[in-house]
Amino acid sequence: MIIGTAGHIDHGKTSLVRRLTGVETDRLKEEKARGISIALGFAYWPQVDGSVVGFIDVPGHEKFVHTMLAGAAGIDLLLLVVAADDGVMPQTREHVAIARLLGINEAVVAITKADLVEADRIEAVENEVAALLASGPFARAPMLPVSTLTGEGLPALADRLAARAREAQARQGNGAFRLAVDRCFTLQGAGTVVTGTVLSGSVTVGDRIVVSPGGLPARVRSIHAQNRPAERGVAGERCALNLAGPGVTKDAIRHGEMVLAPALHAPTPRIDAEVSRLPGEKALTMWQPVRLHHAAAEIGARIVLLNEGIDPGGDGLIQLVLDEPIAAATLDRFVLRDTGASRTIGGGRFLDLRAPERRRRSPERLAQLAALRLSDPAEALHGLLSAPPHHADINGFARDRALAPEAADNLTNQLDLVRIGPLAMLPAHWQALAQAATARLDAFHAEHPDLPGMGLERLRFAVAPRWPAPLFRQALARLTQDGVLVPAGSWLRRPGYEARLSPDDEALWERIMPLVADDERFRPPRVRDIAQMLGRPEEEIRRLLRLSGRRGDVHEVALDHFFLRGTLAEMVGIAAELAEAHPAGFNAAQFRDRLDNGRKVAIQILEFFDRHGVTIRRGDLRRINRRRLDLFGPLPGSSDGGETSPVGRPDFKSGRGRQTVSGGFDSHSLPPVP
Ligand SMILES: Nc1nc2c(ncn2[C@@H]2O[C@H](COP(=O)(O)OP(=O)(O)OP(=O)(O)O)[C@@H](O)[C@H]2O)c(=O)[nH]1
Ligand SMILES: [Mg+2]
Repeated sequence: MIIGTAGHIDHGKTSLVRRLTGVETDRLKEEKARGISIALGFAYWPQVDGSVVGFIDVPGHEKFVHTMLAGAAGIDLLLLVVAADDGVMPQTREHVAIARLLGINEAVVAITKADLVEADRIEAVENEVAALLASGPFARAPMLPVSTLTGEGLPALADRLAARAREAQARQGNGAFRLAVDRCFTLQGAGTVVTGTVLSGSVTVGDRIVVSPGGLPARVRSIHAQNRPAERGVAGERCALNLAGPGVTKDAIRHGEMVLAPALHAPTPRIDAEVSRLPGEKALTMWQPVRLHHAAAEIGARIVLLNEGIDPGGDGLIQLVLDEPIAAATLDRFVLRDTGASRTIGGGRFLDLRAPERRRRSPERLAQLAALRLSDPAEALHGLLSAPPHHADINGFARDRALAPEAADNLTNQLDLVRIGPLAMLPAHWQALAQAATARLDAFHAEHPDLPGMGLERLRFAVAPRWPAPLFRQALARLTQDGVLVPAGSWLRRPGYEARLSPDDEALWERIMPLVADDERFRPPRVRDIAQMLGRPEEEIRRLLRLSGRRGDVHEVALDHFFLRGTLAEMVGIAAELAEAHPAGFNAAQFRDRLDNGRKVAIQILEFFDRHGVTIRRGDLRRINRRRLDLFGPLPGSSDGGETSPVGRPDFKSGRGRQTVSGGFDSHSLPPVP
């Protein structure tokens, strides 16, 4: 349990902590000289049951509110200190406002310097404080008059705080480990030490951690928890971690950074948040510069308003665009101050650490943010997946909430999610996608009975245009597994479907085949020649060859000039042989000599290969791209591959070389058609 002081300058915070714990927290020379606190003070108070209560003593000076903020970020209980002679003062108000914004929900009020005033003055101050706390989480806070000079009221206050510490439930220790660094120093004989409050999870000696956002990896060599040597530190404790590792020095770690379980390290420069504005503060404006305080960090940021203006004291949605990325978690609290660091403007909770730069105010986005507000992870994820686009990166979701490593799997079971790669979907939406895909395929088969199936990209555009292609392929793999569709070469089809040429086309194809195969395969006749040879209209020959092209049987290498697919594979093999024999590159004449088909046709074939990335041309010479050797099927004589070969097809433009694809020869990526 950690108790944090708050209150106006000189009201007796440090004196009170000293009397309760015996620890003098004003240690700096300057603090002693000026009689004020400047840095955070830490003191520990052992209890009879063996537990230890931690105190964070904050400065009250208006210039050090940022220090107060860093200290207040991890506390469980606010010890509000109000001097009986002064009463409620500006930083009394500001500290209370900040504590509310930080989500602290419990307070005890000490009316200090009771020795300086009469009883009726104490009553008046108590009324003032009651009015200040009236609405909000501290409305029922007990108030105790004390004097550090005479000792009056101190036992009662100590009893009250100790009782609270006993009741305090251990904070959630089941998330992933996060500690907000408020100090970093070198300890003689130990090395680099960071201190801070454990915000979630736990850390054990020997653990690997990452200091974020910097990204410095380190190992935990030893731990002090609540000022005592420990094997383990857990949420709600102040810990000192002795860190070891290459490059781990006090200068490599900045105050305000986070020590994280390595999986959590994912700094973000853009965060969507809900915010409330303090009463009396001016309206937030578009692109207004502010100081963002989060845990022990302070950073410059700009505000993007996500809804129409935010009433004073009211809530709203904003996007924070940060000067630099920070390490944060969804639902973390933050406070905004003005750039002059003289006023606290408001504060709130982070909702989405992966905020989009565009369409950030769309109804879809607002629905997502409404879901992300929910504190129960399962409810939030369910809400998120119920909003378009109905899928989300579940590992990112769990990471950004600093959930334990097994959380993604637990949520999957709990919500019966369908996982496609990193994405999760609710079962109903997965069913809808599967149904849309099958319906589209059925329709395609009905429209094109002579085509073997539909290309992957075409199907994706029809049913899930917002899915990235690699993920859609994973979804198709799942649908294949479920027996809903079948990848057939480069196509997708429904199980049981078989493409048929019409009997007339079948007969015509039987007559065309011999003309373009065998001895003539490297110099097949063009459409017009075939038409003459067979005595049929050119259009009919062209239509059937294009149809065969869509079936993947032939390719249109040049206008009206079709080659069998197997012939193309054979010619790729010849080009590869030439490339092997001529390491500096082969020329068109050498290729023509092997095919014996004339310079013009040889060049057209090579240019076709260039377009498909099979060959790489420089000047008159060409090299072969070995990654695309089997673009048109296995090379003759090679044993692997065949119909099931995971072959990248000409339309497959991932640019990542060959990958297993379950379809994709789409009309829009056919060789150029005039
Ligand atoms: N008479 C009297 N004086 C007190 C009492 N508590 C504190 N003081 C005096 O008030 C002055 C300020 O006390 P601090 O404890 O330093 O006050 P603080 O709130 O920590 O001040 P900052 O940290 O600078 O905001 C000191 O001179 C104390 O001796 C008290 O109960 N009675
Ligand atoms: Mg002080």
